[in-house]
Amino acid sequence: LQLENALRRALERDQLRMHYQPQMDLTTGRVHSVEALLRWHHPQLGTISPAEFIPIAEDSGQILPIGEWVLRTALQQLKAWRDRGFADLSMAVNLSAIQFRQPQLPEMVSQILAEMELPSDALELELTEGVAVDDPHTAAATMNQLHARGVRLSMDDFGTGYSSLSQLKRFQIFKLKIDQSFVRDLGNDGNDRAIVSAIIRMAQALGMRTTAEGVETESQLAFLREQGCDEAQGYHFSTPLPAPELETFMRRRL
Ligand code: G
Ligand code: G
Ligand code: MN
Ligand code: NA
Repeated sequence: LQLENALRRALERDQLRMHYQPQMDLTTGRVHSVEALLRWHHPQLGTISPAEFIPIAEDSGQILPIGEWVLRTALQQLKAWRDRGFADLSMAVNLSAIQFRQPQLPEMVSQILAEMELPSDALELELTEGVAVDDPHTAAATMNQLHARGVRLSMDDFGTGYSSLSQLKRFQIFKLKIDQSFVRDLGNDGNDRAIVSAIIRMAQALGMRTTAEGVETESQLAFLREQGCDEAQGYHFSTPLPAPELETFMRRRL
């Protein structure tokens, strides 16, 4: 409860910050998109991970104002980067299942994009497989609305949840993000190699892009390249960074 009250004040006291992690295009070697990752800098407790405070924000309803702040902040940053020469850059934003269930979500997203004078396809919304479990019909309708507005949908942590392959096709997913648990042991686990290879092949057959998460080594990267994975994200390239540092990273790779 203490953390919940502190979180309530975090937004107004300017304790929330965005970090950004690049998603590398393996064909061009350049940054295809950046993922916005939320950080909470508490004056006494230090930096608190979103894994810790997002569940609290969800239970207390604060995820809605926080989520809107995240979208606005990340898209404002994207606009600034596009204006400074990164014209094709996209922004990936994580959505909580609770945000996803808001009927106003598609309209809110379009409104912020218009506010920032950004095209809809500059935004990738990362959903987890869980969003479709409770109410697949409503989920499909929301995804269709977002897709119709031109927003790109990514399936985050793919392979760890419950999505069926038929759902995947129906949901018009732009990108599958292969969960880092399959990437970690690519070097010595033949099952993980088989799984990752099969996900990439399936995504190709369904016309979806693939991003491997948690890429930390050159040999993981070599395997992913060989399998035709489109993008890679992970400490091998960069940790999540504050905007100025990420900009320096991108300038070196223009
Ligand atoms: O960056 P880090 O590895 O600490 O993120 C931990 C978890 O928090 C990840 O599952 C990530 O998707 C989630 N997360 C990070 N930022 C956001 C955000 O802005 N909104 C939501 N809903 N989840 C986020
Ligand atoms: O659930 P989601 O994929 O949004 O979460 C991304 C999380 O993964 C973030 O917390 C981020 O800090 C973390 N992450 C990003 N790259 C790596 C990596 O190479 N290795 C590990 N262990 N974690 C990573
Ligand atoms: Mn994510
Ligand atoms: Na993920």
